[in-house]
Amino acid sequence: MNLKRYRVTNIQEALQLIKRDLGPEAIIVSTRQVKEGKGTFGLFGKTVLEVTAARDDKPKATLSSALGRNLNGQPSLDVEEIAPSTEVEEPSLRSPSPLPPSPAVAPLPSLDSRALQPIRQELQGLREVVEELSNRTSAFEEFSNNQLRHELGEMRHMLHLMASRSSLPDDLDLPENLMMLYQQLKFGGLEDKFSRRLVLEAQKNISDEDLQNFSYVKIFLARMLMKIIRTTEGIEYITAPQKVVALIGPTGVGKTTTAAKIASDQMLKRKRRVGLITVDTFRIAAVEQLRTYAKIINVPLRIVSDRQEMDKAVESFSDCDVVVIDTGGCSQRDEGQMFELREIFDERGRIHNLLVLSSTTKDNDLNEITRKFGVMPIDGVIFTKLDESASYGTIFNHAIRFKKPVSFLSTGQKVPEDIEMATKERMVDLLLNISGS
Ligand SMILES: Nc1nc2c(ncn2[C@@H]2O[C@H](COP(=O)(O)OP(=O)(O)OP(=O)(O)O)[C@@H](O)[C@H]2O)c(=O)[nH]1
Ligand SMILES: [Mg+2]
Repeated sequence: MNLKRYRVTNIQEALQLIKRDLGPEAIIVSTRQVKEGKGTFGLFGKTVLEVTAARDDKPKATLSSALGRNLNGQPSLDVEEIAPSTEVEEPSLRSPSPLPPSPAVAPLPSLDSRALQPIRQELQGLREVVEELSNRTSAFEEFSNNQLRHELGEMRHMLHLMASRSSLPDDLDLPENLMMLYQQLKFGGLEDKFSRRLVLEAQKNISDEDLQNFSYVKIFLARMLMKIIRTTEGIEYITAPQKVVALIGPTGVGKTTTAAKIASDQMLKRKRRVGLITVDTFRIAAVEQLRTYAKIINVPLRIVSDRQEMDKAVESFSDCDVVVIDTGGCSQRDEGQMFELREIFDERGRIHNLLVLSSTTKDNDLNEITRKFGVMPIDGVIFTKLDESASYGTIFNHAIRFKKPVSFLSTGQKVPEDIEMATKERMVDLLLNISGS
């Protein structure tokens, strides 16, 4: 087996090299995208295609060579003479040709070991042929799969192209790759204004040659986005000996669930002492929800109703490394509720306010919510329900518009596992699907 590996920019280039080096009979064993160079997502390197190809140097086994013995073990009958078509062809998806009719066989004289010998040889011959055929079939299947995968990739590329051409904006004159990425950004929910700014900036800064390389352009855009957005590393950005965070936000976005996830993560993974506080005193069910979580995680819980009580509760947790405060959901349009919340959380200082928003909320609503809650200091944003969202552009629109750093991403209902510290790489991946390309 002669095996060769190539790093190329496209499959056509690989096919030419394989044909040149290994001949037309070579097969593609595998293809994959690899990053040349180092860095997160290979951001500082280039993505190339790695193609492994092989040519089988063993002489071809043929049915004729395997069956070229008669039942007496004599290498007499030339099978080609009987049925030339039985020679093993290059495997195909057709069913194998039927075996040639067996030569007339005399009845076996007796079952002594001498009489069994030719049958054993016959069986061995057949076994070799079957093995050879199945090897060739799996190699062929693999080849076909790779071919199919490649063709599917090409078709997807064409479809993208056709889709982008059918809705090309008249006023944007972009090279093909940038146009496709512009469409992808817009399809992902990134506001048109931001998408345009990004691709035009990229066009100015990428050479004509690099613009031909789709992966390069995509990574370039990813790096630009990573420069724009900010993250807080969860609550690790708080350097005070005691980290006190309050989760504020509209109703039903996942504040209580997220409070429990953060408390649990801090306690179990980071081995910190944690205290929980809730200022959601109006709704018994809401208090019970957090009480249940507190019991499961095994952390103390204090229930408070105003600023004074909250200050006292925080004080009572002076031996805790982390204090997580849950608040009742508050409609941004309810002036009374907003006033009460502001009374407690309007001071920048010891308590860090994290605004909890659902990634499924419409852009315009997120704007209104953020503006209204913005009367209090907002130290970070938590986006929840990523698992229920199909496009993540809204997260970027928010991050670009309000310049608020993102702290956590919540990806499901399960406590404590469905939460992750927001990182720029993960966020950019959500929008541009870099890890999946
Ligand atoms: N799919 C999904 N559901 C979530 C996520 N986070 C929370 N939820 C669910 O959303 C619902 C509301 O969650 P809560 O934590 O009670 O929300 P809240 O903001 O405290 O609600 P209020 O206190 O009523 O304002 C629950 O069913 C949660 O299980 C998430 O990331 N993904
Ligand atoms: Mg709640």
